[in-house]
Amino acid sequence: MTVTVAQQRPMISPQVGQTTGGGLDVESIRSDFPILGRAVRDRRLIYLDNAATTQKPRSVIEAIERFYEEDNANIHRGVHLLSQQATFAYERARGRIATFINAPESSECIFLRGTTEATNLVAHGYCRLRCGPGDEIIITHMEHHSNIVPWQLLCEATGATLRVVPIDDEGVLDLKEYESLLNDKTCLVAVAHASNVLGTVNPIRQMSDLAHRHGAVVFVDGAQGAPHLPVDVQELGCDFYAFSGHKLFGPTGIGVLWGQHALLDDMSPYEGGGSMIQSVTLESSTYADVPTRFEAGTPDISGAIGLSAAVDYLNRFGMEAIAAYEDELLEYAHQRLADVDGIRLIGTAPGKVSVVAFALADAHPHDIGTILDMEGIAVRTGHHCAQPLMSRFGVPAMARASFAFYNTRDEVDALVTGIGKIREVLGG
Ligand code: C6P
Repeated sequence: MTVTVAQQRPMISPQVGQTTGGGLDVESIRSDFPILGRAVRDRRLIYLDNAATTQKPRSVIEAIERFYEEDNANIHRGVHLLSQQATFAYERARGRIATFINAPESSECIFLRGTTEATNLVAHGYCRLRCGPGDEIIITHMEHHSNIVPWQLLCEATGATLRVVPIDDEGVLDLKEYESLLNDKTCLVAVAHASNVLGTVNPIRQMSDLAHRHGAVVFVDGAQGAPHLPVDVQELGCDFYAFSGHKLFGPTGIGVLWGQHALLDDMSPYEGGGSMIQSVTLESSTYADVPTRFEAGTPDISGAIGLSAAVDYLNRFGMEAIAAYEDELLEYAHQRLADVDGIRLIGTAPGKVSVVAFALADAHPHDIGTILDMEGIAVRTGHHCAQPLMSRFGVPAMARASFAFYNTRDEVDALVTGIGKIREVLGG
């Protein structure tokens, strides 16, 4: 099917319908996101691809614009006023983000490109020097490639072994098996807070407590946790927590690794360059304290400021209220979709974030995505960077609708109607 991309379309006002839940005024929230007012293929945009990336509120866009219009300078380098202002804004952003995840110290939050870079930093900076032949890394069967491949590379380089916690048909981790995989050779456990395909929320506290009994550290991939759930790294009891700004209503190119100070302090740098040093001679160098040790070169200053504005925006509502609203919306989506003829919902764990993956009779997921797009509905289709999970459920690909707190029941209804059209077009 040939599809042309509409560049400039008239704006269409959203018909929001049911707009409150979890105490949120969703109609007003939607008006904070300029892109939600645009049309796609002459229809109102129904954006259900939030697990891939979220849309940005006006306050985030304006914070970035303001930085470039008023404060732009490099940070940690200049005595001039602009440099001081930019440094202040960047470090204030770190502080706000630390508060958002209840980190004990803001210096424990490292700005990186995103979850992927954070995972690689932990693999290189923490594990490389500690893991060797006979040591073990535990991951789960529901991980995104970015929480699989860095550990495979680590195992290749060090001779360590990768162990995998299985999942059941609902998409729930087998905790008994997890417990039996843990032993004194376990170096690190790497687990998603929430799965990007199944939506399953994993019991991080319990998993961390069990891992710690064996002296293992726990790395949590929070890419899909932080946008949907209140995150308190102290309560979760993990050692590292990573997330991406662009999935948290902030800009692309920025993310955060939080780590326990003592662990970060003991880690070697991942990249060398400006800013991350204490002193350099032609023979050798000494390194700066955390977090700058891990922020070599000029960082994404406007990205950090934009991410901080996103956190400020979320704090207006509170993550508890956002999670409560999304829970209701997810339940509604599950109910409506479960009634669709020929649908197979993949990921039915009792505790989920607002992600619904599905397969539809004989329809190829690519056709599902393309036909829904003709209706203005954006979903993701493919392997979702989780090929082992696709194999677990016996499919090469799936369709996925993922919701944010600006989505509505009307949009779920439109998705269900759109799926009905797929059957008409494909003759199912
Ligand atoms: N998942 C999705 O459509 P980056 O690309 O570094 O911002 O995030 C990687 C990542 C890591 N872990 C999980 C659980 C994720 O969902 C993602 C990104 C997107 O599901 C893009 S593949």
